[in-house]
Amino acid sequence: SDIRVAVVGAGMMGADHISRLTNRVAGAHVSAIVEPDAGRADAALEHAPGARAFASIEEAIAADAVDAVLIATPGQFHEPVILPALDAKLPMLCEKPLTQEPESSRRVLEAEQKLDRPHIQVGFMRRFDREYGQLRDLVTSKDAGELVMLRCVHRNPSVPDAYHQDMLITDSVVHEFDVAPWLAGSDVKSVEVKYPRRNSLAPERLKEPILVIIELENGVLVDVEMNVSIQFGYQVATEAVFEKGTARIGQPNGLQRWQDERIFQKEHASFTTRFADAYDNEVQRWVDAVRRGDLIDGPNAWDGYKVALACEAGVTALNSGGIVEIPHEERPAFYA
Ligand code: ISE
Repeated sequence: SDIRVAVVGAGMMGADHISRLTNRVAGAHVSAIVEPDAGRADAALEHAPGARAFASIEEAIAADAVDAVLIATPGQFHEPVILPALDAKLPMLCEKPLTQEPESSRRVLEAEQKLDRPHIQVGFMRRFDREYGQLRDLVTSKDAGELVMLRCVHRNPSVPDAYHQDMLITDSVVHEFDVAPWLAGSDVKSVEVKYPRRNSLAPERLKEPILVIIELENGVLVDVEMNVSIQFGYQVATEAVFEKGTARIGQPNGLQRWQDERIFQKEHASFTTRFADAYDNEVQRWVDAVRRGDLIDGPNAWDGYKVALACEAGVTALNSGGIVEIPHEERPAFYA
């Protein structure tokens, strides 16, 4: 039967996941919405027939209304939801990041390892994007030889008022810290940040764009142009350089139109549309895994911890310059 999902946080991502679970994902429905803002909670309830609102995850669990949890609050509020959900042995899909610091991620790892197996999937949705999957298959097949470099662009038209300088790393490059190691099959070894000329259209509090150079343990170099005031639209694209060729993903697609001596093609405005299929696929596969009893089918809390380490190094590199190294850590068998 359908699993009953508690969605924690009904902001932009929470609302997006609520409509996904209600309208597009099979085998699950939203039974509980945990959201402190009453206006947001009411708006969300309209899109989740039969769901009830709760003030905390503890209350939703106590009401016996939950089989699984989808956490969509901002990152600093993840740990206080994850720990009680682990206590109740509930599987969960936690939006990125797992937590914002390696220390809190370590607390989560410790609590999770008291259970029989991983219960936490981290919401790095790019792994569920079709083209990212094809690129990973190309890397593992070695059809084009070994992977040598990944050249990434990550562009947002603008960012909300609450977005501050460190979030270039912790909220945005966080995705490359997950997906580049996943594509290349190797952990992050070091991070460096360079500042080009500042975009005068960026909000005054931000100094960007930035160029992030990530070295992986296997020698693959990753460069990321991180740009959050590019105005024209939302764009995430990668060129992979192999020994015998190159490959590109994330190119504009769809209808091309010629008129009035111009060529038009639609570009995305937001990650909610750019990655809509990836999110659908991610949540469907998570629900299927929960129903099968596998509990997760995607990046786990160890992956989330490694990303937290990379973000910590990235923030140091952002603010102090230089190449910041991350010591190697073996993946525990629990997270194999
Ligand atoms: C946002 O939080 C995301 O996760 C998006 O994928 C990313 O492109 C954006 O820069 C972040 O602010």
